[in-house]
Amino acid sequence: DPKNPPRKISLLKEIDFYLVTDSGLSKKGTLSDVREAVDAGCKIVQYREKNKSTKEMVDEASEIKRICRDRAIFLVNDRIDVALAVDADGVHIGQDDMPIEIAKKLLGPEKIIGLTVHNVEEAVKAEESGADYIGLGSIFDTSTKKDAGKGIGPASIREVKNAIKIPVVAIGGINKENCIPVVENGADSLVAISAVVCSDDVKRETREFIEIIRHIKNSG
Ligand code: TZP
Ligand code: MG
Repeated sequence: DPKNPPRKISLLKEIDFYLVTDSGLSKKGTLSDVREAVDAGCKIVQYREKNKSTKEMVDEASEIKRICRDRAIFLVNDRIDVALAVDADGVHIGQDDMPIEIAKKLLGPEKIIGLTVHNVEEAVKAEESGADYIGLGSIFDTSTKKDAGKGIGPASIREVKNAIKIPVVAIGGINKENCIPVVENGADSLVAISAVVCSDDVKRETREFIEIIRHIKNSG
Protein backbone atom coordinates (compact mmCIF):
# COMPACT_ATOMS: atom_id res chain seq x y z
CA ASP A 1 0.00 0.00 0.00
CA PRO A 2 1.73 3.21 -1.14
CA LYS A 3 -0.19 5.26 1.44
CA ASN A 4 1.14 3.08 4.25
CA PRO A 5 4.73 2.30 3.37
CA PRO A 6 6.28 -0.35 5.60
CA ARG A 7 8.15 1.67 8.13
CA LYS A 8 11.39 0.49 9.56
CA ILE A 9 10.23 1.49 13.01
CA SER A 10 7.64 -1.27 13.16
CA LEU A 11 10.71 -3.38 13.81
CA LEU A 12 11.34 -1.53 17.05
CA LYS A 13 9.26 -3.99 19.02
CA GLU A 14 11.82 -6.57 18.02
CA ILE A 15 14.81 -4.32 18.61
CA ASP A 16 16.09 -5.12 22.05
CA PHE A 17 19.02 -2.80 22.61
CA TYR A 18 19.06 0.81 21.41
CA LEU A 19 22.42 2.67 21.28
CA VAL A 20 22.56 6.39 22.12
CA THR A 21 25.97 7.97 21.60
CA ASP A 22 27.70 10.27 24.08
CA SER A 23 31.10 11.61 23.05
CA GLY A 24 31.62 13.13 26.50
CA LEU A 25 31.46 9.73 28.19
CA SER A 26 32.86 7.55 25.43
CA LYS A 27 36.23 5.88 25.91
CA LYS A 28 37.06 5.25 22.27
CA GLY A 29 34.89 7.82 20.54
CA THR A 30 31.46 7.88 18.98
CA LEU A 31 32.36 6.28 15.65
CA SER A 32 34.13 3.40 17.36
CA ASP A 33 31.14 2.93 19.69
CA VAL A 34 28.71 2.83 16.77
CA ARG A 35 30.88 0.38 14.83
CA GLU A 36 31.24 -1.96 17.80
CA ALA A 37 27.58 -1.82 18.81
CA VAL A 38 26.32 -2.45 15.27
CA ASP A 39 28.86 -5.28 14.87
CA ALA A 40 27.44 -6.76 18.08
CA GLY A 41 23.94 -6.76 16.59
CA CYS A 42 22.48 -3.43 17.74
CA LYS A 43 19.75 -2.50 15.26
CA ILE A 44 19.15 1.17 16.12
CA VAL A 45 21.55 4.04 16.74
CA GLN A 46 20.78 7.57 17.92
CA TYR A 47 23.48 10.16 17.35
CA ARG A 48 23.25 12.42 20.42
CA GLU A 49 25.91 15.10 20.34
CA LYS A 50 25.85 18.20 22.50
CA ASN A 51 29.43 19.45 22.19
CA LYS A 52 30.38 19.62 18.52
CA SER A 53 29.98 22.17 15.76
CA THR A 54 27.34 21.66 13.10
CA LYS A 55 30.04 20.92 10.55
CA GLU A 56 31.62 18.27 12.77
CA MET A 57 28.18 16.81 13.37
CA VAL A 58 27.34 16.58 9.68
CA ASP A 59 30.67 14.85 8.97
CA GLU A 60 30.23 12.41 11.86
CA ALA A 61 26.57 11.76 11.06
CA SER A 62 27.40 10.87 7.48
CA GLU A 63 30.00 8.37 8.75
CA ILE A 64 27.44 6.87 11.14
CA LYS A 65 24.94 6.57 8.33
CA ARG A 66 27.53 4.65 6.33
CA ILE A 67 28.21 2.29 9.24
CA CYS A 68 24.50 1.69 9.88
CA ARG A 69 23.55 1.34 6.20
CA ASP A 70 21.47 -1.88 5.94
CA ARG A 71 22.24 -3.01 9.45
CA ALA A 72 20.69 -0.47 11.81
CA ILE A 73 18.16 2.36 11.89
CA PHE A 74 19.95 5.70 12.23
CA LEU A 75 18.34 8.62 14.09
CA VAL A 76 19.71 12.03 15.06
CA ASN A 77 18.92 13.59 18.45
CA ASP A 78 17.33 17.07 18.35
CA ARG A 79 18.92 18.22 15.10
CA ILE A 80 16.42 17.98 12.28
CA ASP A 81 18.80 19.92 10.03
CA VAL A 82 21.58 17.38 10.56
CA ALA A 83 19.16 14.48 9.98
CA LEU A 84 18.06 16.04 6.69
CA ALA A 85 21.62 16.89 5.68
CA VAL A 86 22.71 13.25 5.78
CA ASP A 87 19.33 11.67 4.98
CA ALA A 88 19.14 9.84 8.30
CA ASP A 89 16.17 7.55 8.99
CA GLY A 90 14.70 10.11 11.40
CA VAL A 91 15.10 12.04 14.62
CA HIS A 92 14.58 11.73 18.34
CA ILE A 93 13.24 14.87 20.00
CA GLY A 94 12.36 16.02 23.49
CA GLN A 95 9.43 17.95 24.96
CA ASP A 96 11.30 21.27 24.51
CA ASP A 97 12.61 20.63 21.00
CA MET A 98 10.87 21.26 17.68
CA PRO A 99 7.13 20.51 18.06
CA ILE A 100 6.40 17.12 16.55
CA GLU A 101 3.81 18.43 14.05
CA ILE A 102 6.41 20.80 12.60
CA ALA A 103 9.16 18.19 12.72
CA LYS A 104 6.92 15.91 10.66
CA LYS A 105 6.39 18.59 8.02
CA LEU A 106 10.10 19.32 7.81
CA LEU A 107 11.10 15.65 7.58
CA GLY A 108 8.28 14.29 5.43
CA PRO A 109 6.13 11.21 5.96
CA GLU A 110 8.84 8.59 5.50
CA LYS A 111 11.02 9.64 8.41
CA ILE A 112 10.84 8.21 11.91
CA ILE A 113 10.20 10.51 14.87
CA GLY A 114 10.77 9.42 18.45
CA LEU A 115 9.72 11.60 21.35
CA THR A 116 10.93 11.63 24.96
CA VAL A 117 8.14 11.48 27.55
CA HIS A 118 8.10 11.30 31.32
CA ASN A 119 4.60 10.07 32.16
CA VAL A 120 1.36 8.55 30.83
CA GLU A 121 -0.14 11.91 29.86
CA GLU A 122 2.83 12.89 27.69
CA ALA A 123 2.92 9.38 26.21
CA VAL A 124 -0.72 9.56 25.11
CA LYS A 125 -0.13 13.03 23.60
CA ALA A 126 2.97 11.74 21.80
CA GLU A 127 1.00 8.92 20.22
CA GLU A 128 -1.85 11.27 19.24
CA SER A 129 0.57 13.68 17.60
CA GLY A 130 2.04 10.92 15.46
CA ALA A 131 5.22 9.88 17.23
CA ASP A 132 6.50 6.53 15.94
CA TYR A 133 7.79 5.51 19.35
CA ILE A 134 8.44 7.07 22.73
CA GLY A 135 11.52 7.19 24.90
CA LEU A 136 10.38 6.90 28.53
CA GLY A 137 12.58 8.07 31.35
CA SER A 138 14.46 8.53 33.38
CA ILE A 139 13.65 5.06 34.70
CA PHE A 140 16.33 5.14 37.40
CA ASP A 141 18.41 8.02 38.76
CA THR A 142 21.23 8.90 36.39
CA SER A 143 24.08 11.40 36.24
CA THR A 144 24.40 11.14 32.45
CA LYS A 145 21.67 13.73 31.81
CA LYS A 146 21.83 16.61 34.26
CA ASP A 147 18.14 17.60 34.07
CA ALA A 148 16.78 14.04 33.95
CA GLY A 149 15.12 14.31 37.37
CA LYS A 150 14.56 11.45 39.78
CA GLY A 151 13.92 7.96 38.42
CA ILE A 152 10.24 7.19 37.75
CA GLY A 153 10.77 3.47 38.39
CA PRO A 154 10.22 0.45 36.12
CA ALA A 155 6.54 0.03 37.13
CA SER A 156 5.78 3.23 35.21
CA ILE A 157 6.70 1.38 32.00
CA ARG A 158 3.71 -0.93 32.51
CA GLU A 159 1.36 2.05 33.05
CA VAL A 160 2.55 3.67 29.83
CA LYS A 161 2.42 0.40 27.89
CA ASN A 162 -1.21 -0.03 28.94
CA ALA A 163 -2.08 3.45 27.62
CA ILE A 164 -0.50 3.45 24.12
CA LYS A 165 0.23 1.15 21.17
CA ILE A 166 3.49 2.60 19.82
CA PRO A 167 6.76 1.05 21.01
CA VAL A 168 8.20 2.12 24.35
CA VAL A 169 11.96 2.54 24.72
CA ALA A 170 13.11 2.77 28.34
CA ILE A 171 16.04 5.07 29.21
CA GLY A 172 17.93 6.36 32.19
CA GLY A 173 20.21 4.69 34.72
CA ILE A 174 19.77 1.25 33.19
CA ASN A 175 22.52 -1.35 33.56
CA LYS A 176 22.80 -5.13 33.13
CA GLU A 177 21.67 -5.77 36.70
CA ASN A 178 18.63 -3.49 36.91
CA CYS A 179 17.40 -4.08 33.34
CA ILE A 180 15.44 -7.17 34.36
CA PRO A 181 12.39 -5.32 35.82
CA VAL A 182 12.60 -2.88 32.89
CA VAL A 183 12.03 -5.66 30.38
CA GLU A 184 9.58 -7.52 32.65
CA ASN A 185 7.44 -4.37 32.81
CA GLY A 186 7.08 -4.40 29.05
CA ALA A 187 9.78 -2.14 27.61
CA ASP A 188 10.07 -2.99 23.90
CA SER A 189 13.62 -1.77 23.83
CA LEU A 190 16.06 -0.11 26.20
CA VAL A 191 18.88 2.39 26.12
CA ALA A 192 21.93 2.21 28.37
CA ILE A 193 24.42 4.98 27.65
CA SER A 194 27.06 5.03 30.40
CA ALA A 195 26.82 1.27 31.01
CA VAL A 196 27.95 0.75 27.42
CA VAL A 197 30.05 3.68 26.21
CA CYS A 198 32.08 3.97 29.44
CA SER A 199 33.14 0.35 29.11
CA ASP A 200 36.43 -0.82 27.59
CA ASP A 201 34.58 -3.24 25.35
CA VAL A 202 31.47 -1.72 23.81
CA LYS A 203 31.01 -4.73 21.57
CA ARG A 204 30.96 -7.17 24.46
CA GLU A 205 28.68 -4.98 26.59
CA THR A 206 26.22 -4.57 23.70
CA ARG A 207 26.22 -8.30 23.00
CA GLU A 208 25.59 -9.04 26.68
CA PHE A 209 22.71 -6.56 26.89
CA ILE A 210 21.11 -8.09 23.79
CA GLU A 211 21.46 -11.59 25.26
CA ILE A 212 20.00 -10.59 28.64
CA ILE A 213 17.05 -8.71 27.12
CA ARG A 214 16.22 -11.56 24.71
CA HIS A 215 16.43 -14.07 27.51
CA ILE A 216 13.96 -12.09 29.67
CA LYS A 217 11.57 -11.51 26.74
CA ASN A 218 11.61 -15.20 25.81
CA SER A 219 11.00 -16.36 29.36
CA GLY A 220 8.13 -13.90 29.93
N1 TZP B 1 17.34 10.85 28.66
C1 TZP B 1 16.79 10.48 29.82
S1 TZP B 1 17.91 9.79 30.86
C2 TZP B 1 19.17 9.97 29.73
C3 TZP B 1 18.67 10.57 28.60
C4 TZP B 1 19.45 10.91 27.40
C5 TZP B 1 20.58 9.54 30.00
C6 TZP B 1 20.72 8.05 30.02
O1 TZP B 1 22.06 7.71 30.24
P1 TZP B 1 22.48 6.50 31.18
O2 TZP B 1 23.98 6.60 31.28
O3 TZP B 1 22.07 5.24 30.48
O4 TZP B 1 21.81 6.69 32.50
MG1 MG C 1 16.48 17.11 23.12
